[in-house]
Amino acid sequence: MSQKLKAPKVVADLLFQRTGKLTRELVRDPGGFGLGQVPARLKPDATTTAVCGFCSTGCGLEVHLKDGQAVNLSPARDYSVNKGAACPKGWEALTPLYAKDRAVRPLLRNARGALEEVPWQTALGTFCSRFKAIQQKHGPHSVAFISTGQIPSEEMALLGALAKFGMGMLHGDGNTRQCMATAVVAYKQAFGFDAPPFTYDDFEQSDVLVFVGANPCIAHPIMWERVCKNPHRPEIVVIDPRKTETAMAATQHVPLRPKSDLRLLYCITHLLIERGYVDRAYVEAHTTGFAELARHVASFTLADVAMDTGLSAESIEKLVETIGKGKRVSLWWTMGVNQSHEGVRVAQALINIALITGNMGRPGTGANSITGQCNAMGSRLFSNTTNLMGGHDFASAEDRAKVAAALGIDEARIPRQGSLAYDQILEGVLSGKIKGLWIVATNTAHSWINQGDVQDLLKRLEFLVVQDMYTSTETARLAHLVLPAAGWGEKEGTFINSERRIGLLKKVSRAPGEALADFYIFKLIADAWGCADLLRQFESPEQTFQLMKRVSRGQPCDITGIRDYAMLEDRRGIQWPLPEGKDVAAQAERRLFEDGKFYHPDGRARLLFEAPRPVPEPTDERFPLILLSGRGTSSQWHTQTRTGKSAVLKKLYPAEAYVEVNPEDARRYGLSPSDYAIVESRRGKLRARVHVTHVVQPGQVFVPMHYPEANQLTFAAFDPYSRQPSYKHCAVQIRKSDPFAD
Ligand SMILES: Nc1nc2c(c(=O)[nH]1)N[C@H]1C(S)=C(S)[C@@H](COP(=O)(O)OP(=O)(O)OC[C@H]3O[C@@H](n4cnc5c(=O)[nH]c(N)nc54)[C@H](O)[C@@H]3O)O[C@H]1N2
Ligand SMILES: Nc1nc2c(c(=O)[nH]1)N[C@H]1C(S)=C(S)[C@@H](COP(=O)(O)OP(=O)(O)OC[C@H]3O[C@@H](n4cnc5c(=O)[nH]c(N)nc54)[C@H](O)[C@@H]3O)O[C@H]1N2
Ligand code: SF4
Ligand SMILES: [Mo]
Repeated sequence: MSQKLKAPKVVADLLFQRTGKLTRELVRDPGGFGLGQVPARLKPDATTTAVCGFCSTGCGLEVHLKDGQAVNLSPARDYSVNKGAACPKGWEALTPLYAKDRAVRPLLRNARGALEEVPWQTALGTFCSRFKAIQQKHGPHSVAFISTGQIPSEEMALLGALAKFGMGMLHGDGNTRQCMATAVVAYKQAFGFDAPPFTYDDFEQSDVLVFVGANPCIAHPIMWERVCKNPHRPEIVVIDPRKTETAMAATQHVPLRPKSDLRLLYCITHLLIERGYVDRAYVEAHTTGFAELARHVASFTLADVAMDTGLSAESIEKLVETIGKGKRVSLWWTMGVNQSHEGVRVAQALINIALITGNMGRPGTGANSITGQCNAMGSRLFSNTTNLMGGHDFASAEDRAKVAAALGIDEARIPRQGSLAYDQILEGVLSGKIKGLWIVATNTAHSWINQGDVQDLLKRLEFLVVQDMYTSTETARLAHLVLPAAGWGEKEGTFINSERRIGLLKKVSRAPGEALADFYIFKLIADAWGCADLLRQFESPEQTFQLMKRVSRGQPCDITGIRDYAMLEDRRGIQWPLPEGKDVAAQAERRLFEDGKFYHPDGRARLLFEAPRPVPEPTDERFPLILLSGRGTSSQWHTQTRTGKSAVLKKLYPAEAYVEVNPEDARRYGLSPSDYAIVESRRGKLRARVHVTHVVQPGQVFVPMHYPEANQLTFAAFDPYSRQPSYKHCAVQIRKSDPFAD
């Protein structure tokens, strides 16, 4: 306890030595820095609203403070997103902050190979000297970063600017690649900008909702609550190989063969055209490529596609009639689409259906990608990884000049090309081009596809820095240097949710020991590296928000009309866009494309398509089953570094890895409920409890991604356009575990 109380002073002294100005502010206003007892903006015994830091629903949580420290929380009733509801993770959001394995001081690997506590000063010095030495020897691009969709946009913007403009890195990507890259590319190509068009009100306004590869009952439970509030007795269709909780609650479940979506959607498009369900006026006025699309889909006949998808012709026809006759049809997709070897074209097939039936820009319509992490959308717009900050293009001289002017930096500092994608950065490690890696707020060694390779790769690095809340993550354990980060609730900033709503998070708890908000870790690194002056405008999170506004000016994501954090607070979050001068007081919920104008120069949306491709790893005699993976329960979050710390949440999910097996397969392979089974692919194997269930079809098994074993099996295939990994398809075999041999 005494050490805990002393620690902020130690860090304050360090900051004082390094950055005079920063420190004076720190001493005056400890709240903003992930340090200190009383959050500066808040009254010590108040209730304040902060946006949840788990999923992209972006629920408002009312945090109750005593003496400036959060003691409890409850869902906000006046927040339009969740209207008084929260899922178990939201209710338990404060608990992971108190875990025993929090990183409280920097850790450096010593000569004996063990991680050892070091002062911040040593950590910063080592960070710079090691990365600079690598850059000097192997070139500036031999150091790269991998970041996240789970830190505030302000922190992403600062990291992107520091790494690319300050430290001379060319390559930096994020875990958003694992998650949203497909939707980004699909929207960009179709609409001219990465712009999910919907607002959550659409869940309540549709008369037909089609969910494709999405399980919102588990993954976005509060969005699902909005569906439950729909008063129009909607038809709810779930297209998913598994009979998920969402499929069980739906009115139609379409259990297609995994990765046969593209064929199914082309057949549906074909039949919609053939049966006269096309909104010709909308197609004429607002799209290009209809004739070509119609020609392309003509060969996807009902009989063929019923065979290819394993569905009955009647169920496909029923779906066509449901979509065709619907007045307000919305199509929603998540990872069953994005994580595929041809995800971009599948997403675009959904966009095509919405466009040709005129289901766009009206209440209850849209081709709507649901995001995953709390700030996946922020990383798409502001992380400076794939795009130049603000949805700009690194390759465009005009864009570079604009961003440089907005940030007050020399244009020459901005690279002229985008980054390698996540998988290409890891390839770079393998080929020896990348020697230094800085991983921020993502757990690569658990979540990346085909884990065996990843762990081997990370061990090859000359210097691996991991910046995380915890020391025990699979990735932190491989690091040469661990930088201790404050987490959600211990810092300020903004997140952007699935419906483009920018919400505020608050510092409501004191970070332990010497852990610092990522924002201030980046500031200290900038200073130690010698580029603090370049980034002087990124003074605080709120100042950085002002820079983000400036960068966004004139873009589809223009947010110049949001005055400041106080306005975000008053309006309970604001959706982008909000250009200066436009008042949206009357519209709490806004959707895009109401005027039918898209972001391509001709104002039209493009109908895009391509021939389906075979799955990268088909099943065969030795590996006869398809392995699916995804979210297991609403109480588990990804690699479990946070949700694994809550006794309440732990009661709500199975402690051991489990595998869902259809009764037919259970019989075939001699498996009984609760047996242990070995699931094996060409790359690895895992031991899991058998859960015999009709949720999965014969020939398929499902493993939740939350257990570290899952990605030992997956096959590293990618969509060629988005480079998103295809986590949800590989060939495996299953057998009963032999207690002596396994
Ligand atoms: N509780 C909880 N909630 C979360 C998360 C979490 O870890 N835990 N993570 C968040 C994040 S980052 C994300 S990205 C989202 C993910 O949210 P979802 O995408 O809804 O969740 P998943 O379970 O990964 O995948 C959804 C479904 O895709 C199906 N699927 C697999 N292959 C195919 C296929 O070929 N075609 C079709 N049509 N479907 C297929 C699976 O059977 C699965 O039911 O959840 C977010 N919310
Ligand atoms: N097999 C399989 N694999 C998958 C998927 C799948 O469906 N199947 N889904 C993929 C998807 S969609 C996603 S999004 C990824 C998620 O994969 P990851 O991003 O690797 O998963 P998380 O557990 O969320 O990791 C976040 C890390 O950041 C840390 N952290 C949390 N908050 C902060 C903070 O404020 N600052 C810092 N510095 N650190 C923080 C956490 O402790 C944790 O270590 O997994 C992917 N992997
Ligand atoms: S639904 Fe998502 S945002 Fe809402 S409380 Fe649960 S985890 Fe948080
Ligand atoms: Mo995700």
